[in-house]
Amino acid sequence: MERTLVIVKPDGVKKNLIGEVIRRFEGDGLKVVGLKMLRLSKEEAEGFYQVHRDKPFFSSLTDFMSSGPIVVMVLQGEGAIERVREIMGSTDPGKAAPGTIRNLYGDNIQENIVHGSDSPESAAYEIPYFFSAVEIYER
Ligand code: 3AN
Repeated sequence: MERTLVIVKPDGVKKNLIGEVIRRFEGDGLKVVGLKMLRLSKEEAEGFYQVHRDKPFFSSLTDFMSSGPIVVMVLQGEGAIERVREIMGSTDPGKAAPGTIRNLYGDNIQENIVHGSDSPESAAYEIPYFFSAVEIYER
């Protein structure tokens, strides 16, 4: 069983898409094993996206990610990382496959509704960034 971290980003929360995002993942058979709403400080957003610190979009991305509340969750299932990425669609909503979350609801490459870990290594950093062991439920 694999676990991955998913975030409904500030634009997804503003657009009332929390339930829609969870529905898409649960509908595919993935299980929510951890869930919370919070607002990141700029520093916390920088820590989360530290792999992108040298990218030109880092400052704008971390401003955006700290601009409002987000919903973070841990999803579990066989091949969860890849399945989540397929359901989300490509980073750029304009290039995301039809019917994917980012294609349907994303505005641009930064404001694209949802985040999902891109590898087991990323998941291993991202899950404990938000969840302690007792906040994840075996089910
Ligand atoms: P993904 O979220 O699809 O794994 P990454 O890891 O390449 O994409 O980028 C992390 C986040 O950074 C994206 N979700 C997006 O919000 C933002 N981002 C990526 N590329 C750009 C870009 N060229 N301009 C602005 N923001 C970007």
